[in-house]
Amino acid sequence: MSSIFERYSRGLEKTKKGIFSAFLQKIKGRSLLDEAFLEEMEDILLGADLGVETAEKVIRAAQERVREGLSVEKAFHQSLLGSLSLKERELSLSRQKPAVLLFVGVNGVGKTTTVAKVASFLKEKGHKILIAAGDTYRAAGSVQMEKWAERIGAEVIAKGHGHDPAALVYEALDTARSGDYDVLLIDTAGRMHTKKGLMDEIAKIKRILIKKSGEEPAETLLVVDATSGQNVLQQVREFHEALGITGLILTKLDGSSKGGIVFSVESLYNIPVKLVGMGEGVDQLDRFEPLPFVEALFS
Ligand SMILES: Nc1nc2c(ncn2[C@@H]2O[C@H](COP(=O)(O)OP(=O)(O)OP(=O)(O)O)[C@@H](O)[C@H]2O)c(=O)[nH]1
Ligand SMILES: [Mg+2]
Repeated sequence: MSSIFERYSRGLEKTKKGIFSAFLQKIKGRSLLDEAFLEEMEDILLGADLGVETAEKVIRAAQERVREGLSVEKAFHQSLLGSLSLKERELSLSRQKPAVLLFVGVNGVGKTTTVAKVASFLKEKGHKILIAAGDTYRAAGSVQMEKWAERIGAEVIAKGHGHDPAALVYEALDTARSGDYDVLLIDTAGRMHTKKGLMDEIAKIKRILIKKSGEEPAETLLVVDATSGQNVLQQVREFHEALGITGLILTKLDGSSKGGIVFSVESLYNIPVKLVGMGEGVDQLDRFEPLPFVEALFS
């Protein structure tokens, strides 16, 4: 089993080869920050998908640390790390059974794959899990979830294409309760954050869950695709407003040169990145840990 640092290093290869390598080359061995250099740094950090606010914050913090006597490289290392504030990143499972994990996001970001990954991980930890194949919108949606469930040996509630997803979720919650399941993972159809009808539908599903179980889902997880860069910020905003997101899952880091999005995505609504996907395999999901992540970027 490789260490999390090694897995991040591999997962971040594209990000490191991209604009981040220019950044590292520029700051290595440097001890002074002048205006022209700072502007150059800001351009590079923007190109690495940090976003204006975060890039400025990181640069200001780095400046401060250089003034205190740190090398430019160490200063940026610390300021990037510092931009990822201390947050609870552990998936929270409620005390009440079942703990409900609701997965949402735009089309094709990796929701179904991630549900399978998380289910497999929790199952290995000894939890009794049930999956609700809530994507009844696409004809192949629930079939894909069923196939995953079979591969990982998990139980799944699936209905055909066109079935009301709210009714399916309702039924799944009943089954999870009567069958004494520890965790209910709910896959949902991909939806554009700009389509009001679809956003209303997912908000309704969450309301039904709350009404029926008497509590908020243990987690409402927004799955976002790291290759989308700054578009992700819009998705976070809209989904958070409609649903109240408790954690972010950043997928496809392995295929993305925009790993820098991690630094800006959290700051928007102060929502923690909890998990990162770095491959299509069922075990290619990791917790997000700031220190090894930043170290892998600098390695
Ligand atoms: N490289 C890589 N590919 C991933 C990762 N996560 C998911 N994928 C791939 O992304 C594609 C879409 O994944 P799905 O899980 O079907 O995405 P989805 O969000 O459920 O899609 P819709 O239900 O259509 O909205 C698949 O080919 C997955 O194998 C990841 O972390 N890395
Ligand atoms: Mg899906």
